[in-house]
Amino acid sequence: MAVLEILEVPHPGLRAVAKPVETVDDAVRTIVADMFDTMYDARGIGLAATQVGIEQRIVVIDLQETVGEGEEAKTVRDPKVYINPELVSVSEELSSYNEGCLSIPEQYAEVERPARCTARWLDEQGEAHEGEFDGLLATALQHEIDHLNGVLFIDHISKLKRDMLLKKLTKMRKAA
Ligand code: GNR
Ligand code: NI
Repeated sequence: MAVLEILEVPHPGLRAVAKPVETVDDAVRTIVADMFDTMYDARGIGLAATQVGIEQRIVVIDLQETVGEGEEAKTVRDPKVYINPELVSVSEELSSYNEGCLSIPEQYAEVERPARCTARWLDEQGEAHEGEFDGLLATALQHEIDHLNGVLFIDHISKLKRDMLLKKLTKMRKAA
């Protein structure tokens, strides 16, 4: 169990373009395990290696479904690993989601992205997969692939909204 430090804006490491993983070996699997520990600890639904200062194309996602209601409600983990993820195609149709990011704490903004996408990736055994994504998983995967390219969700909103959000973040940090 290793909870890693999450880089926050304006750390320059968040702008790095990550390198493809050449071999999916035990060292990569250790990074994946540490990324899950870090993501669950921070209560995020996804994490890119870039966010923990590792410049390799590794993403973990867990949308954690809630099963049952009220007293019986339970969150069920659904961990997913994407190594060297690539978008093969994206839908013309867009969808908007109120996005947040562990590297931009407690700030949210509506971001428009393709509603559906097809992606290719390697799993923890190094096996290749291709699949179609929609809903929150499509949004999260695109958000994480952006991180691997040094892109943040605030790059997709207007300068006015971005400046407001970053100002709020500065204020929040000063208050803390
Ligand atoms: O925890 C997260 N929630 C989220 C909500 C909407 C769209 C994307 C995300 S990903 C984010 C965790 C994170 O920063 N991943 O890079
Ligand atoms: Ni993020």
